[in-house]
Amino acid sequence: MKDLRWVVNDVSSYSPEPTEIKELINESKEVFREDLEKGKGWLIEKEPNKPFIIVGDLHGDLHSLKHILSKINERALSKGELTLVFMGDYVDRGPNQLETLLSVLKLKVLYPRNVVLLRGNHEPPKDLIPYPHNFPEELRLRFGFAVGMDLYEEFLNLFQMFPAVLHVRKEMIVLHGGLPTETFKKSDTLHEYFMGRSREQGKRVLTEILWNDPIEFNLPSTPSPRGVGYLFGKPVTQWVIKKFRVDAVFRGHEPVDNGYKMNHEGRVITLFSRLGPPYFNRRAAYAAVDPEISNWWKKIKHFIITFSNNIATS
Ligand SMILES: [Mn+2]
Repeated sequence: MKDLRWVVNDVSSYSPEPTEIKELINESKEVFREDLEKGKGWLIEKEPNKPFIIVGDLHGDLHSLKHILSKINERALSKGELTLVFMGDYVDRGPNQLETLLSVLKLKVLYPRNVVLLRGNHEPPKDLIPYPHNFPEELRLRFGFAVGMDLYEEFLNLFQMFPAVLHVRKEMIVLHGGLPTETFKKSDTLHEYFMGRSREQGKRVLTEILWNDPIEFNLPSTPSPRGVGYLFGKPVTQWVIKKFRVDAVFRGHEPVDNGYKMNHEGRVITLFSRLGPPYFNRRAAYAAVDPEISNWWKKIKHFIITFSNNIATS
């Protein structure tokens, strides 16, 4: 098999029955449980000994997902020669959100150690549902009210098991929204910083991880115009980089015209991988990162996806 597009083709070639969907949800739960049992909560760790492909928000954009997978050699992924990381927000927007979610879940089940599915704010905690959130509506339209709602409940339970932060030792932090400000300068370990010191604080920190955005200010934090979360300034990024010895932070969450952008002197890299309404970005992007190269964060390859599907690198 040359590339991984077959995963998407397979999911899209038939209308999956609720029983098949539930089966995939259960298989996924088993796989996520293994990570959870390592005892670090929503923080997971990887060694920097192989390249990473990092993908931003998809929001049901099956075309971009298929394109990205066409560039990935399945054998390399299966042998653990690279790690494929998705930064969340698989659902909401558009008719293909279920297929997009099923495709990434299938990838995770196939290659549990080499595929990372992070959680976005659209894979929400049960008491923090984003708006708009038409995933439940999409399920009701396809499967009818009772079955649709039952499937939605199953997916929500599964989302609670997703990790929210990937830490690649000595290299990078990868998450959906942004660096938390609540535990800024009040934590000695990464675990404390990303999980908080109590359950209650942990909840607030998770909200920030899923909702925050960077801002080019010299203050640590200011309320977000989104109404949830905060904007985190350069002091937070600088502190995290120094304290936890990483070079850069990858995140998604914000649509950007070019598909990617840099903040905080190139240390915070935003990737947005969806094309199409309701967003107006002209390009989508994903990134290839090889942490074994020195100063890798200055040499990130951004692979751009445009509507005409021409590929350019920059
Ligand atoms: Mn988001």
